[in-house]
Amino acid sequence: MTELIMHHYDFSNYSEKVRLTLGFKGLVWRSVIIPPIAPKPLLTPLTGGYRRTPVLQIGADIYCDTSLILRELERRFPTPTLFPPALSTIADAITYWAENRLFRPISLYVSGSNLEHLPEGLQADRSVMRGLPPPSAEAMARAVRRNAPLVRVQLRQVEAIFADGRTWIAGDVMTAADLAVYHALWFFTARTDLLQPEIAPFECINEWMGRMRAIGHGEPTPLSATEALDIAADATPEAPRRSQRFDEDVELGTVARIRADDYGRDAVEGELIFLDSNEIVLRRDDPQLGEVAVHFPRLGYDLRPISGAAAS
Ligand SMILES: N[C@@H](CCC(=O)N[C@@H](CS)C(=O)NCC(=O)O)C(=O)O
Repeated sequence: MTELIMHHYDFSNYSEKVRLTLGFKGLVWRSVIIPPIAPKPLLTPLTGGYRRTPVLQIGADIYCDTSLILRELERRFPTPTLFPPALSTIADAITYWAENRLFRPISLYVSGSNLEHLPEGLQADRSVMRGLPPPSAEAMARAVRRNAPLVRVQLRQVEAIFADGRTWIAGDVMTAADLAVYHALWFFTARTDLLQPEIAPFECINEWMGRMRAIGHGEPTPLSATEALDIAADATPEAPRRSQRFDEDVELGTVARIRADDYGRDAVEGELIFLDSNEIVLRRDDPQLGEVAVHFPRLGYDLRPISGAAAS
């Protein structure tokens, strides 16, 4: 099988989620470091415009969003599993909470408390990504005050999960929910140890974070962004599996546009070649790379036909 190529950068917490998945499954992979802010000219030919981090590339198949990346890694490398069926509903619910409720206050608290350590232009870029004006230093300080209590309330909730003596977040075995909660808390100290004292008092959280850290990142070796583009140009996408549509879904073969429904909503256009409960795939003809298949999760993404466009 073609090698796994991850496009990421060091302080990206969603990338840490995938790095640990690669470690958990004991995988060998290639590491392409991408810029943390737009534009990303050596990533765009692969994704067709999706700018968020990380992105997984396997030949000319490009996987966007960690929720799909984890499922794809599970599909290709089923053991050890991150999706034990008995815990899947609770793990999904915890994951949704961690990534949609827990992480945002942490992000605002951490970024506002580490202003002098932020890469040049990062805050302005993140504001554009969310359709907001760039924040002043005063606005960021106010965000720290508003969000520090929201973080502390939720840290107590995480500690309380372990009150019954469980080893992992959703029960007796590790699941994708551990990665979702972990990457949010990992962000506390991704750049500096300034906020470590917030986590220090929570004994169970600290022990569990130690277990998570020990998983490691598997076996990465560096790859340049241009080599990754060459690999995509030399490959053809894998044949799509059999789709499972609902009657209301966009027809296969339609030229369509997909974008995230929350932030970083840059659109990707292409021909719809696959969809099922978990996944949507668009085929793009890229001027530089030729044919690429861009894969997205179904939930959290908005797919619409482009009226008047004809499939090639
Ligand atoms: N739902 C997405 C969220 C990814 C995300 O927000 N990633 C952050 C970095 S940790 C990002 O894209 N920031 C902007 C960027 O890297 O350009 C996922 O699970 O992959």
